[in-house]
Amino acid sequence: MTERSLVLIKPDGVERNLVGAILARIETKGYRIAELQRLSATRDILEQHYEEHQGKPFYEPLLEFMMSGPIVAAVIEGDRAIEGLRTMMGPSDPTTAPAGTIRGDLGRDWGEKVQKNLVHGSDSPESAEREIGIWFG
Ligand code: IDP
Ligand code: MG
Repeated sequence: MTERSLVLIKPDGVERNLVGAILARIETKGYRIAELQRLSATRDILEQHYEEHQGKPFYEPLLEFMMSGPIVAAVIEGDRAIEGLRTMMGPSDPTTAPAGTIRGDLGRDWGEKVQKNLVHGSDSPESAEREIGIWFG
């Protein structure tokens, strides 16, 4: 069955005018953009989205960062899209994310409490359905 993933281009990606570059990588890979929306995230949406990180030291800085500017939210479809998108994005830390990944090629550390790493991608089919419900209703 074709998978769906919730992809977010975080405020740093929008601020740095990287929306087109990031979506182009996803489309060039062969995945399909099923839904696309530019929005400002509310605290309520972010508390639901980042439920698993509540209480961690980077939780508040993460929410502040995600509310610092507009976000682009997308539903991306394709066979094994969840795994494929996570591979394309690379690991969370943009300093050590391998070259060739979105975070490795386009991201860096900015000396802040939260890692500004341009993108979010769902980490499992269960997370994807939960997150698509949060962002697209
Ligand atoms: P992921 O986005 O690669 O799935 P998660 O562990 O789910 O990473 O963390 C969510 C987001 O929180 C990360 O993308 C990053 O922006 C931030 N983050 C995660 N771990 C840290 C950390 O140790 N320090 C600072 N920020 C972090
Ligand atoms: Mg995660």
